[in-house]
Amino acid sequence: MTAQIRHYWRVLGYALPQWPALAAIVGLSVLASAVAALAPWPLKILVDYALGAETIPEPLRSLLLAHGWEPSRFALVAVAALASIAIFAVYELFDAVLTMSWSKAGQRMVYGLAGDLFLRLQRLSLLFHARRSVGDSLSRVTGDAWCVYKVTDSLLVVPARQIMVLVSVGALAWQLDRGLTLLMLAAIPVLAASAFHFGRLLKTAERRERETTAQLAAFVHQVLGAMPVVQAFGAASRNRSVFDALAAHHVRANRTGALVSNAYSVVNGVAMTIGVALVVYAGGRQVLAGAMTLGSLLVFIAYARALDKAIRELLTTYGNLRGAEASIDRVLEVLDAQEMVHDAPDAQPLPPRRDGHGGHLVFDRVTFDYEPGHPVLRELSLDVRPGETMALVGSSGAGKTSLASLVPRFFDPRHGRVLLDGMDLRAVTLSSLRQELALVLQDPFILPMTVAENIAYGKQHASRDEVVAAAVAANAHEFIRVLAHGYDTMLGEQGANLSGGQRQRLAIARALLKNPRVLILDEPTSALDAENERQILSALAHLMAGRTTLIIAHRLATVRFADRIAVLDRGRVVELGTHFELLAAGGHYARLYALNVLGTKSEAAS
Ligand code: DCP
Ligand code: MG
Repeated sequence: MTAQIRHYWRVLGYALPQWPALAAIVGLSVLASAVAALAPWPLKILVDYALGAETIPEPLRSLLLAHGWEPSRFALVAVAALASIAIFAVYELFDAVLTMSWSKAGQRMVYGLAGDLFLRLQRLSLLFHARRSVGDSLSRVTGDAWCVYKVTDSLLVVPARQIMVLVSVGALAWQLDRGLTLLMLAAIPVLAASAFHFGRLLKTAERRERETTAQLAAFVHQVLGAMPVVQAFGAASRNRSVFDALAAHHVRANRTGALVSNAYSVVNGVAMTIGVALVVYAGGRQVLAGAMTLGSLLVFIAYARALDKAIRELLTTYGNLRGAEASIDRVLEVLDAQEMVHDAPDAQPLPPRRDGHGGHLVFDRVTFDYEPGHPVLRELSLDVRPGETMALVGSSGAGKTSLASLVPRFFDPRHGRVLLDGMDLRAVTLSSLRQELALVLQDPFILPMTVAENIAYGKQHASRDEVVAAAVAANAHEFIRVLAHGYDTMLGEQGANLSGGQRQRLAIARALLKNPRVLILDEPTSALDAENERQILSALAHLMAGRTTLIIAHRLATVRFADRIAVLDRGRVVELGTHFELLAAGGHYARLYALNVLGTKSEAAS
């Protein structure tokens, strides 16, 4: 329970910046509930003083007489009518202002939390994302972030208002008749028990609902992101049935939730109705016995209903709060996720490079695993000299991509160190490290923005001339020039309107513009034909000049011109040398090369 309260507090932290609006909302609520407490009084004026035989109570009566006004019965009827209109108008005015300011302040706090979640998700390690679907993360940002609204509403806004109603109406009722007031409150223990019982059920039901929504979103996202496979394999109708099954889950979860909250409100309704019925019965007998005026009984019954309404609102709110806990848990899971890679408290910026040279990259007895006990890199050491192009080759699964991922610190090694220009990567700030790196991957990430914006992604304020120069050096200028709007052409999601080779050249231009100290190329040419490969290799030659480069490739034609080649096998460097040295050694590389050449020949023959 205390853990839950701590969770509420943390979420309420996002409501805090909106405190002026919240203070105004609470103030208005208090006023509105005071006005609401006056609502039944015109009825008493009508029944007791205008229609009945009661005389106006003393201080008021002499006050009116002092001003020379002896109200007639007709005047009192008119007063009753006008008073009810006035009370209604003032109440509705408060209510409208309240609703408006609350929806504005509420949305602001939701976006505050959603923005934080979004930022957090972008900083969390790739391993976190590997374990969760994009759709699930998406629904946390867009759906679960609403918990801050629900919690503030349930803990602050609704209670402020309804508790004021309870206090003001309760006090006035107590003034009118103590016995009846106690009778009316007899339902409270029953209500407390029901809230306790249903609260847990409501939370479980809400969690199922949130999870099934997230599953549905994740599935749709996954399918929409894999259109070519989906269409090529004719999976549309199969996906439809998976969708239907997931939707059925969601409907079921929703129905359970609706059932539980219905049962909750029925139990509360029955308890409250019995309370009100007791008041009607006991009060009616008092009027018959002459112990109470008819007007007072009517006011009292109106109060009983107002109390009934206030208590039910509080109970519903309690249910909503328990339901919101499911979202709170999902939000806090992201906020509390360990950033596996983060700046050390005493992290230094990477010292500036000397005379434009590439960095000196050293892997020092590095051991790394994704799952404890299954090392992917074992005590691997490799020294990449400044400006050197080092190729990594080896069979699939040997650990090439994993080794390269240690350089931008997507992951940190389990044992050993990675050093850039003599500094352990864990001792430098992430931002200064990543500033000095560029990656070109097999499947380049192209964002749905213009060509120029894509190229300038790593250097936001680059001038158009710089962008064009980078594109020229990357052999991309020619194809960009003939696009519909040149550099201002909007690219589709994942660069849908470009060919694979064009996307790759765009990625190379992006890396060139960033002018990094260290360059990482993971299979940059594997998806390309010979002509494209030639163009890309010449673009890469520009890119690699004067920089330290790690290039991973299966096509050995791509790696022949590297200064040295490291052959990886099961997480170890098994051979290291130039192309000719390794061929002469007649080992692993020589075998790979023979296979590769054979493969290329048979490709050419067919
Ligand atoms: N691995 C993993 N979890 C990940 C990525 C990889 O468990 N998120 C495992 C799968 C492999 C091993 O790590 O057994 C090495 O994977 P790499 O991606 O480093 O292998 P390569 O890049 O050498 O292979 P390929 O040539 O196929 O790209
Ligand atoms: Mg790889």
